[in-house]
Amino acid sequence: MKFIDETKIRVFAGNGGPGSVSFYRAKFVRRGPPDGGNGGHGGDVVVVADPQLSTLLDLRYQKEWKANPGKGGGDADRDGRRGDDCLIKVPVGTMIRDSASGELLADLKIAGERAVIAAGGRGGKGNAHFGSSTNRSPQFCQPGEPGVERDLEIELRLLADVGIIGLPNAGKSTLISVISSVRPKIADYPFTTLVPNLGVVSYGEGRSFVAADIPGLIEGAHQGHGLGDKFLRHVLRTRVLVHMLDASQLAAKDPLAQWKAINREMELFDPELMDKPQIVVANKADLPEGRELAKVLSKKLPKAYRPLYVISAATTEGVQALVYAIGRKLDEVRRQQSESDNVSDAAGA
Ligand SMILES: Nc1nc2c(ncn2[C@@H]2O[C@H](COP(=O)(O)OP(=O)(O)OP(=O)(O)O)[C@@H](O)[C@H]2O)c(=O)[nH]1
Ligand SMILES: [Mg+2]
Repeated sequence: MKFIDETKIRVFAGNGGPGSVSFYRAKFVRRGPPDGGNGGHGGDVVVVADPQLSTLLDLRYQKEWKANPGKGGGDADRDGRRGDDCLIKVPVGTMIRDSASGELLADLKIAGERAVIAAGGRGGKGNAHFGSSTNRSPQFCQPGEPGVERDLEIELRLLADVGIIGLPNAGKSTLISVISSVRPKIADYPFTTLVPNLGVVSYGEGRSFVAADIPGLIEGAHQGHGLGDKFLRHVLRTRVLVHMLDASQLAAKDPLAQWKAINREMELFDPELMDKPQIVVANKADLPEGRELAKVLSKKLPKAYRPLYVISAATTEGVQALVYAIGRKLDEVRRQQSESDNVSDAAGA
């Protein structure tokens, strides 16, 4: 269930600041020794792996990243200030290559890991550096060196944060087609989807997650029936489940039956699947029987799984609210994960 997100950016490290030409001056000293300071180092362009991110969406919006130049040297041996670095946050798992040479510059595998991908230029030496017994008053200094400028190819193997599961024909592929740019096959027969489709879904300001539309599950899935347990293994690696039901097909007498059947399959495959946060969705609310049965279902659904999200993937009614609910749930899970990582770091230290 791999999907590659890729983009290109251009980075500019800061130029080094120039050195300075200056001579010590005081009362009764006409021309003292050279005291021109060195220029500051230009800022680096640095990438850092941020566990809060899961896609390269930010880099699609901003194509050019620049670090600041170093300041020039001053008199009285004052060195120029170092230019500020430019920090680019990327998801864990991002690989960065130089476009021209193809060289792998960084492969960030651990949260918090960083790498300098374009080094700032060195500051130039001031004339104080060049004073000697044979040259007591050097009239020159060095310019700063230019910072590295390069085009980069950024690549990320996406893992799905969100798995959309449910019976065949529930409308899972239709949902992913309206919330992301993937265009999977959609048809009114079961098992249209044979392998998961992954799509990047944006929500809120520059936030995004990766959702996967999982092939339909049926009774016996944990034993390999239907498309089998192949994909349940992948569902184990997602953080939030969206359990989709075709509301128009719910049994009026027992509207929970379909939902329970899928949960049972997941539990038999691995009980851990039932520990994942699960957002329950009743789709096809545009159909009159769908709307009616969704109401019945929402009353029967156990409290821990409420609210029920009633949507129509076909008309997109209720879809926006669902996307935000998924985003909020994911933020919550990520927060808990980074807190428990901190706790175990502290315990290990
Ligand atoms: N009326 C109505 N039909 C829908 C809605 N969403 C999906 N459908 C239809 O339901 C059928 C199945 O949709 P898919 O998105 O292919 O369902 P799926 O869950 O991906 O199915 P599998 O890939 O077979 O598991 C298609 O004919 C869709 O057009 C909806 O909100 N309203
Ligand atoms: Mg499908």
